[in-house]
Amino acid sequence: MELFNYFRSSASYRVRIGLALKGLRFDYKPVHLVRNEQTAEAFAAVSVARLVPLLKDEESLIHQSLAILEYLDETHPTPALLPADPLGRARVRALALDIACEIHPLNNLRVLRYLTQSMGVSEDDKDRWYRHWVESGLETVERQLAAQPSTFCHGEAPGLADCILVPQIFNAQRFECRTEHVPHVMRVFANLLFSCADGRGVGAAHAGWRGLAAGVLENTLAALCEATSTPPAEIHAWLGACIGPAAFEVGDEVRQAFGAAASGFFQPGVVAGKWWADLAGLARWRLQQSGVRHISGGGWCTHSEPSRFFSFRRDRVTGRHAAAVWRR
Ligand SMILES: N[C@@H](CCC(=O)N[C@@H](CS)C(=O)NCC(=O)O)C(=O)O
Repeated sequence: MELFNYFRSSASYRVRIGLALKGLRFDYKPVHLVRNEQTAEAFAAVSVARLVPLLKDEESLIHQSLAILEYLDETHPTPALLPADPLGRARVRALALDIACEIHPLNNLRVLRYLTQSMGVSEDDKDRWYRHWVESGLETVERQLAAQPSTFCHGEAPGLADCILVPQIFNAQRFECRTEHVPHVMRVFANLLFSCADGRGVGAAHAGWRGLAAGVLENTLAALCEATSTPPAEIHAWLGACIGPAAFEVGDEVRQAFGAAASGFFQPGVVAGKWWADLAGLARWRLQQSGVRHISGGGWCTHSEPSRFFSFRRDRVTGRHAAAVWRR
């Protein structure tokens, strides 16, 4: 199977989740929406809608994410995306459509472009429009999840509605929509996130303050997200050992390299013009700024834990540290 899709397209992401739940392999055919590849000749030749996702199964082409998901469910029934009973199926489809028909079409790329480019709506008003439909649309989903609470949208296994919910919440977070008013939605989302962190790829980055300021983490994150079609909010980051904030004395050039917004990570040193820098805090902050939500580690100080780590600054003797990340 081939899936024509774009990593940031939520309709594509629905199908990728469905394929992952069913353990189906597919060839990833990228269609870059921001570069308008959806309207370019190569894609238009196979796509009636000029939209992603588009699934090619042998010689057959299927568009519309919900139609694709139901097709996959019928051709690969286990695990099922829809419940066995008619009422359950109706509830799951209604939840899916409450997002796919009532929220998403109001906010997708061509609608937003029409607002700004054809109707002269400002960027701020466009964002307000976006947030309005997401925040109000999610209330409908919230009422249903509150009335019949379960681990996932419907019952104890993820299904069709969950495939639709996850990308919508990532979009909500990306556009800084309110989500406190939909606690059941966010509870289900958290359960799903945990299940979707499937180890499709790993990345490792090493940097001192210069590399950190120059964007080593952001570049690694971007490469990992692109390679695995994973949004930053779904990435789990762990910070290894580094010199801690009570030991890392730096000059003003370090504080300046991170800019005024990072001034909270620098405390005045004993000597004028020197600062105590919180390197792990800066790394955590830079990852958060890039949309990473799951960050752990960062508590080990190489300088103050001699039984564990060497520290050239402490002992004037060099050594080696290693950290490993792998896929199982
Ligand atoms: N209802 C369609 C929506 C498809 C859709 O709007 N896809 C977006 C990406 S999420 C797209 O291709 N947008 C390109 C554009 O708006 O020009 C589905 O569920 O597949």
